[in-house]
Amino acid sequence: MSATVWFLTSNAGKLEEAQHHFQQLGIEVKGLDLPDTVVVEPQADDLETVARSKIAQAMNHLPQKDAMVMVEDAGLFVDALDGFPGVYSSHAFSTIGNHGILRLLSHLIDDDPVRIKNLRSASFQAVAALWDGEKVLIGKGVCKGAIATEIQGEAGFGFDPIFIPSDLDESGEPLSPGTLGTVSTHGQTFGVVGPYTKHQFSHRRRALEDLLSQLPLPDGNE
Ligand code: ITT
Repeated sequence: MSATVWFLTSNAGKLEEAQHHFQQLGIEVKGLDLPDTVVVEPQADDLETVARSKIAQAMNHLPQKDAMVMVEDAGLFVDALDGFPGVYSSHAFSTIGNHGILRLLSHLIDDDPVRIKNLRSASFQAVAALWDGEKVLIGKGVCKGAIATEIQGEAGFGFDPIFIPSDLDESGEPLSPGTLGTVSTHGQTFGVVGPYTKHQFSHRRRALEDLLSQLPLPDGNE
């Protein structure tokens, strides 16, 4: 099996996180940035439909004949906004941005630290699709948390500066708001704690792990 995965993405932050994750497994991830006119993102209600459409299109543009190609679609789903921006995250980020999401939630405030996290609960979700040369594999990951009341930090990308992940228990499962876990950002956003801490919580890592659990490992990693 080839140990290179071509990641079709226009987002440098996503590429970096995927490279970091696969590197630990001896798999090289290279960016594949095809023009929007070559691979078109469909309008769909769910991330998996988008990811399946993009991988089907990407398979017609393999950089090498036996290449493995991956796409990954992610979004921020805010419970109080019925899941918005969700599949529209890219557009929402480039139009209303983090300030716009904060404005939409500005009425949801409370002095109680647990109640406010429940009011502003949200999740990052990711669906990764990989063509392994024979078939399409799908991996999914979720990261639960809440939207901060203000922008915090400059690390990461996209909605990272407004997203506070829920603490995790010792097996990596998210805990309910207000419960202190063994892994915690102590109420800080991904924009403050940075990519290495984000990795422990990340929807992207979980989606990639789900994918990798379906792949035979390259030589030396059995
Ligand atoms: P692709 O070319 O890979 O599609 P994209 O930037 O459009 O790149 P997505 O559709 O997967 O990526 O994600 C939509 C937006 O959601 C993205 O532009 C970010 O603003 C945001 N987003 C996705 N994953 C994120 C993460 O881990 N942290 C913060 N924001 C994220």
